[in-house]
Amino acid sequence: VWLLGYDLSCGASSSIVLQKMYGRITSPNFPNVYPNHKERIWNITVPKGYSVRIYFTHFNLELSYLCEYDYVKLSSGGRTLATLCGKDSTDTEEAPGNKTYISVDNNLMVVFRSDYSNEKPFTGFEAFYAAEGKRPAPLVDGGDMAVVGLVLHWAGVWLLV
Ligand SMILES: [Ca+2]
Repeated sequence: VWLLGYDLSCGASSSIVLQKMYGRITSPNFPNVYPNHKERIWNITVPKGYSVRIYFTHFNLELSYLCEYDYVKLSSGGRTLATLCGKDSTDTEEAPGNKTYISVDNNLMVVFRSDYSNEKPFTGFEAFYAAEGKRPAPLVDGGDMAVVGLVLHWAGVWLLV
C-alpha cells in the first residue's frame, strides 16, 4: 500500500486516472515505435464491487532478463499481478498473449516503462479493459428502482383513493 502511494505521488504528472466502465490504453505513440526513457501510469478505478479485467490485443516490447529494461506492470490491491515484456512468453519472462488479467479489487494500476535504449524498434502495446461485476448490478439496480417507483405509485394511488 505504501509502495502504491509512493508510485502515485511520484508519477503524479504522468498518471492518468480512468474511471469509465471500459476503455483502451496504449503505449506512447502507438501503433508507432514507443520512445525511450518513458514512464506512464494509468489508474483504472471502477465502482466498488466490480473488478477490472484487462487483455492485450497487441504486445511488442523489448525483451530483457526478468523484464528489467522495458515492461508493463499490472498491480492491484498492493501487489503485482504481472510484469510483462517481450512478445512471447519465455522461461523467465511473461508476455500476455491471449491471457486476461483481473484486478483483486476495484482498482488496477498499469505502468508502462521503457529504459534509455532499444536494440530494435518496438511498437509497444494496446490493451482493453472492462469492469466486471460479481452481479449484474446495473440491471438489478434498475429493476429495484422500477419496483420502488411502482410501490410509490401504488402508494400514491392508494393515498388518493
Ligand atoms: Ca528499451
